Amino acid sequence: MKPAIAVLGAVWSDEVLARLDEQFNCHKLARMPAAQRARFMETDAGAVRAILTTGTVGIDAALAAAFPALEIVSVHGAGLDAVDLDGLAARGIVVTNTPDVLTDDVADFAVGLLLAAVRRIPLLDQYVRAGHWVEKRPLLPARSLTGKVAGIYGYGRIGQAVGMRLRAFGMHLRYYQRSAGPEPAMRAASLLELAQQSDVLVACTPGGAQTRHALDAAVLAALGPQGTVVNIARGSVVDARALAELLATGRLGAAALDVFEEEPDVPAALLALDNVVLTPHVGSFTVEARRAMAELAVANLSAWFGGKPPLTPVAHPA
Ligand code: 8YV
Repeated sequence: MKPAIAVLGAVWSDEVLARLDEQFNCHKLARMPAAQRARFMETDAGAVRAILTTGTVGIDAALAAAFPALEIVSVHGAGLDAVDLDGLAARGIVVTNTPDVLTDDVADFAVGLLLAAVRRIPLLDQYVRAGHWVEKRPLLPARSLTGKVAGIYGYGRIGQAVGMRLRAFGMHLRYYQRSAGPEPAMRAASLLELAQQSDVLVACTPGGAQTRHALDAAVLAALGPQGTVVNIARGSVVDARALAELLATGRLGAAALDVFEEEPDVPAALLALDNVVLTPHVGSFTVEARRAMAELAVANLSAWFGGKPPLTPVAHPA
């Protein structure tokens, strides 16, 4: 008999779902109408041995509790802040994610956002389309990146990939994370110190309670009126209210945000500003990365049910 699995989230292509159907008794929760889903949770959830979910949908304690036979949770994505890691670990449930395969594309996107923000690329595009080529051109206070300091908050795989790219731009690198990292001489003593030393700050840190609103008013203000902040991490990392206030009053130069606290909602105060670039959580959205993420997420389940160790298990911090 095929193992029963539940698939959460809307990122799965028909092709991937068809492949899952071949191997598993596959329940696609996101594609079920609410009544059918409720019925499924009542009558069939008990048989589910694996969950395939996304980094943003995750699986919280309440949902996990509805699956008593759960053995493995395979996450499509690198970030695990929406996954109840402690609760799953306590039940001996294996968690896997999809690191590495998205690193370069997310890092590229972070650099793209930085350039878009400091060179005002979206605004310039709008000017050209609106026929304002001549009269608006002198108004744009673009700044150079060469020779400036880039501060990276979270110097893991993605942070280091961003750093490598910014070094090639002639920027000087600094970073901050709580744990010791590579190149210790580059590590600031605190996030505030990092912001004080940096012209641009790129957030690449994991989300979750430990980093919630780490980019608060003091840290953001320390970047100064010419400073730029980029967030490709999680919306929760930035205090969006403080950010909007600083951007609106010129105490922070510019921002570029791919992630938000209440996705897909974007705070109105940010929408009203033209010194912020906004994108809809698409750092890993390339054909190549998304295909590799889906394949790895499925391969982790195939390995598990084939009696092999999962390919990319998450080490529980405890
Ligand atoms: C995904 C992400 O878009 O990897 C992550 O942590 O945020 C993104 O790559 C998201 O997790 C959907 O699966």
